[in-house]
Amino acid sequence: MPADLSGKWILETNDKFEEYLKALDVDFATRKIAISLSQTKVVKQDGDKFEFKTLSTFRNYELSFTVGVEFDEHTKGLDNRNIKVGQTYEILVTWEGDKLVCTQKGEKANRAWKHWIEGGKLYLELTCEDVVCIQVFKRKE
Ligand code: ECB
Repeated sequence: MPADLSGKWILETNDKFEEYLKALDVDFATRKIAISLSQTKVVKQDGDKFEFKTLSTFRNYELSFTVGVEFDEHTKGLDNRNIKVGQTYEILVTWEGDKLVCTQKGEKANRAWKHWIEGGKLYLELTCEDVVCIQVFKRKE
């Protein structure tokens, strides 16, 4: 296990989130709500098995996977797209050093996310097309 992301985290900064939502074609009204939200990330990590819960007062999003095992993702309640993760067995959630990297193959080019720990904080880099959003979470409790 290269890094331990587990715990309950609260969003502290959210750089370029609205640009990221625009790249995902999220409409104006939903963007305005989404950028005003506090987000809590609950991560459960058991070896290479992960459970991510992204919680807010508006919508929640949950994703479970095992590192190195392909899966289909449906971004229900977000931008509602179907994505293949690891479809070719070349694109998977993998560890790149201490970064957990997910490539989301689908309609949108260059869609991916990366998680890592830095200075006791949880980082999430969300990429779509040429937009990179950086979210920083601090430990809750
Ligand atoms: C679930 C809280 C945010 C609700 C925003 C509502 C609508 C926005 C529509 C589309 C936005 C697409 C992504 C939102 C950004 C963060 C949510 C989770 C992103 C994600 O893929 O998290 C991964 C990595 O932590 C685990 O699923």
